[in-house]
Amino acid sequence: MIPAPCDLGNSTESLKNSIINHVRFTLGAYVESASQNDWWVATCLAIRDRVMDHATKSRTIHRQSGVRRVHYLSLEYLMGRLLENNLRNSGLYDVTKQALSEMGKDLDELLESEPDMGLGNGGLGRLAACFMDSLSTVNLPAIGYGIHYEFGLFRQEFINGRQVEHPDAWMRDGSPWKIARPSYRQSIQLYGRVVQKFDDYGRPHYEWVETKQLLGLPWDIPIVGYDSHTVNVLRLWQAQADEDFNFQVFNEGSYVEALRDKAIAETVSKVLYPNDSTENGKELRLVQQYFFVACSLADIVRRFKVGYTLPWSEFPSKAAIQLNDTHPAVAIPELMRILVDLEGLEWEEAWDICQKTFSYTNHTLLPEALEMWSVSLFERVLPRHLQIIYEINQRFLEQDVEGKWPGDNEKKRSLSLIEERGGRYVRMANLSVLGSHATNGVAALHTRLLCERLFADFYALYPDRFLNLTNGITFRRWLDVCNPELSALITEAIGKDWKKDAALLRNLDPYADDPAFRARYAQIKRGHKAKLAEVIQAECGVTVSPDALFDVQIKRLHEYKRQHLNLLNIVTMYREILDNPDADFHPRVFIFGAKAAPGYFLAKNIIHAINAVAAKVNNDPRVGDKLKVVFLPNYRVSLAEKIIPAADLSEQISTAGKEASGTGNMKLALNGSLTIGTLDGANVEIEEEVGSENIFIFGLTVEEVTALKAKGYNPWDYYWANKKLRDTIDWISSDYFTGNAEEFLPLRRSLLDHGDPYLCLADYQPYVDAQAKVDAAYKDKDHWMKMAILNTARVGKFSSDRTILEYAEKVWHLPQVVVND
Ligand code: GPU
Repeated sequence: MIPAPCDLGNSTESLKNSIINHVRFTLGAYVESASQNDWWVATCLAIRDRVMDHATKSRTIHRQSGVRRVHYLSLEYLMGRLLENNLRNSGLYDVTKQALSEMGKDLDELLESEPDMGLGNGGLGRLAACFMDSLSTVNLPAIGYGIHYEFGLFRQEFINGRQVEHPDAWMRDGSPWKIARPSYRQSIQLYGRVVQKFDDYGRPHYEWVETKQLLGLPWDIPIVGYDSHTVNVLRLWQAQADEDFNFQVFNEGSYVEALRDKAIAETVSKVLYPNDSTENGKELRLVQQYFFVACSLADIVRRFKVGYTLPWSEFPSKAAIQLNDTHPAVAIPELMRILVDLEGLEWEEAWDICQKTFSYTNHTLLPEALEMWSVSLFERVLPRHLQIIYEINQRFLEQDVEGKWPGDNEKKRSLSLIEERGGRYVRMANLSVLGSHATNGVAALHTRLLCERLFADFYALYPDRFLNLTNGITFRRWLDVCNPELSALITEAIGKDWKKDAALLRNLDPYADDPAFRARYAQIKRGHKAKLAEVIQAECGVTVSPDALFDVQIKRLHEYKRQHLNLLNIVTMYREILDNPDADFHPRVFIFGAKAAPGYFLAKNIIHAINAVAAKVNNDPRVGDKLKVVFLPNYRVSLAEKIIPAADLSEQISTAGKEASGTGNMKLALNGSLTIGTLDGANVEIEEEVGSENIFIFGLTVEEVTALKAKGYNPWDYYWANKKLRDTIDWISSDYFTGNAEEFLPLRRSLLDHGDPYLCLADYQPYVDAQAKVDAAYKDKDHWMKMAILNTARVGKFSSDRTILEYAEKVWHLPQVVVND
């Protein structure tokens, strides 16, 4: 007889028992001598035990109710740490803290010991992580698919101010959050060639033969929503060699050679490519993309077949598949291959199913980020998929394009899935728009530019396919977890329902005028600044005052994000302090966090320049406390959680038209940091929400950027016209900062000789002026706090719950399915 499952219980006593049992029976340690890591693992497992039942239950309910599920395909998930998030979301935080404390353990110390799960580069990967949180919270049936990278984004160190990369072995000791699912292992093919065969009726079909096999082992990570019993999973694929991979070689006695091939197979999920918003073109990257897409589609198809005996035409009513940028776009020809080659469907029916199933999110307009695979590489790795792409393309050009613009070869060239100029390439963005029923941008401005520029011809052809879905962030991690003090203050004022319905934050609006509330809000901010000052002391050896204005720019290092514009202003301020020691500056600490792609030379030069300026400024007795510059090494999710609650000013200064949305801007505003920014990405919508009197907007607009470039932008004009700017640039490229005048020549050249592609010089003076306004505003502390509170109160729109519900309604047509306890 199978006994009824026991209830683990959520009392302090039952938590204590669970943790101790894991220390003893799972880890084989004595409670008296267990290590810190043992306690952390045991605590995670005790929580995981309580979560898994809900995961199984959610899966069962989703299957039994036969509802449509969304499958989120993303090459990146920037999850950060999981324990605190899972504790807060599941409501087990207090009881676990108490249980540990009764056993002489400090929960905060355990939380600090968790390595970040850094399986992403930046905004795109973190967005996927926020979406997973929201999907569970709002009770949507969902599965996230990705790659189980052995090494996440590199660990960054500075040596003499220069970035040095180290491998990130986040799961060297395993991870208590992931569970292997060997029974759902998949086998996929690569390389090989295609042969045409004929059936008994003389009809042709295609077989993909002489391929290499690769196995995918799925690892599941439960995703705990806030105050909901829906626990979805994130399923990450690990590449393995086929067991009898090289049986032949084994028999010939070449044991070592056979194992080398096994090692090669395993490289597929070894490491995350560290490029953000640039494509890479490497064969291994294409193999990674296909590997995880093929495993995921096989998994989705398996579920469709076991769950139902439905015709294929019903597939889209059970499965929605979201493509997180074009990285998983090979899913489109893969589903066609499954339907046509393996399942024997007619092309037209298969294509209809594809378009109904897929939807695509575009995350950038930058030309260098638009994925294009060389036809010859694609053909070698995925020969059948290339044929399918050709077939899709031919039908599209001959029917849709010819139908709309008869005889217009220019239109055909621009819309084709194949770029023919300067070599032949597969255009993954065009494939994604064509193979799906919806294409969305991630902020209103971005979507408008997609329709007007990047996809103008597609938009003319299929206007109904395009829509905007402005990004969001999870307010649990980005307020409740990282700023529990502010979260508690808000709850005290307006009740706790804002955690599930962020629009309710507006009820905070009147508190901006309440002196007592302002004082407490200010006190919380000051507390976080004091804590961050300790982190800065420990990491950078620089003493900063919590009374200074904390001016923060945290994001990937990229020219378009213009960390170097920030640097120009810093150096200008430095000069001003030296020229005018009595100038009335409010003391400021400039705080940077950013990783540069290891191959991005100029980005690394900018990091070095910031560090070199920091070293001078921080040690210049003439400057004293007025100005400090710190670059915190190894920026990552867990560090962001410490910086964001402590920020006063949020730098969102990209060249207008370049930042698709930005999401750090939302996190900082939510935590009461005022934005200094351009009218780019979601900044535009942040201004709409918080009001133009509570944000510092400056610089060229998209239209002005376009006009300036059309007229012929010459940075030298600005250089010669503005002495302050000239002095600043000349100073940076002198020997003053490092003793070597050549050191920052690459930066100088990019700003002057290479045409300043991101218009730093054009926006320099407006930026310096806006910074002066910030300085003046900060001097009225009380009014500043009012503006900060209004930022917190008015950014409810940017909850990822809102974003996800919009996807569910407008793109996926998903029902919310409540899972009871
Ligand atoms: N983004 Br494409 C990335 O982080 N990586 C990428 O490879 C591409 C886009 C970002 C955008 O730059 C940012 O503006 C946006 O907020 C974020 O994706 C999420 O949509």
